Amino acid sequence: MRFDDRVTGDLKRYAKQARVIHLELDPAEINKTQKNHDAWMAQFRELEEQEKAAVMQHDLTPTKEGLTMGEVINLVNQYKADDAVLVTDVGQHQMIAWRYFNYKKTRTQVTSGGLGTMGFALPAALGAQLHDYSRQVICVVGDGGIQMTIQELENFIGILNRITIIFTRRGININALTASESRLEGIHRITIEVTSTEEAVIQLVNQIEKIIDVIKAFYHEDGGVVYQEIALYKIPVTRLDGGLEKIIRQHGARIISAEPEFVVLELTGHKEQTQELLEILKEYGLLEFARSGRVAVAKRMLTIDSFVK
Ligand SMILES: Cc1ncc(C[n+]2csc(CCOP(=O)(O)OP(=O)(O)O)c2C)c(N)n1
Repeated sequence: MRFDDRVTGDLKRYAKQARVIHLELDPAEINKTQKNHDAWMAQFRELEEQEKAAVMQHDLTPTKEGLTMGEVINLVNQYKADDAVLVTDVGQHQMIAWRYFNYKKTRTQVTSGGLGTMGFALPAALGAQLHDYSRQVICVVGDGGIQMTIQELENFIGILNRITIIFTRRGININALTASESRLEGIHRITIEVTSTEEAVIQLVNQIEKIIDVIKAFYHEDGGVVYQEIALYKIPVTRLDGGLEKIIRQHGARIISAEPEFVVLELTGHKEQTQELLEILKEYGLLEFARSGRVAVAKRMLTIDSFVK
């Protein structure tokens, strides 16, 4: 509470029986109406020394085996950036983290405050990171609180699930799907190949864009993208003869691994090319075959940057 004279009124009559602890952010307010903080401060300093000896000493330099919570936060202090943001959940770790975290800057703490809801920290930390990718965000949670929202860590898989549901509901088959990082940190790209009508694909794109984590969904026909697929073929080494070598050369494939019992060939190209080689290699005792989805970049000059602030 602020001890403004508008609050206290006549000081001679204000809370005469009370002993007051005045915590204040504004130095100008100290000693303005409530006096005699010096005695309090002296007592606090004495108690602080007692706390250091009785509590902090044991937390930070324990004699027992194993890490204490205080030691963990102390280690964090050694590596953290000065403007790192500390997000805590609710519980014992919260008290310890606040006690030992080496705050160097203001606006570096996120807490659920009086609401005290376990499960707060992880989504709050993700939110803090989304707000500013350049800042280090440190999330401290107890083993109880982490159980409540740990599924947030599956965010990326979550997206794939939600996308798959959109396709399943419409009965549209996904021919191939590739996911990778994009040029922008923290943003992933997913390329999905489907065979369907233009109208259905436009509807799919609109639905996918409604997923909260999706920044933008683009739709391209074959001619609108430059793409490649990679195919791997495993052949028994006993079948490697002059004829097969000629086929490998003709198709522009290459041997990427030679083991005592088999060789692995690799061919990158469009599906027709990798498929053609597949049909030929079936005659050579093909042991295994795997083909990736499309790795594609759009021909249009419009990029994701214009959709990211
Ligand atoms: C949703 C919710 N349920 C219950 C509580 C009551 N509560 C406060 S702290 C706590 C224990 C937290 O344990 P843990 O997450 O392991 O952290 P620790 O105290 O061990 O650091 C409980 C049950 C709460 N604050 N919020």
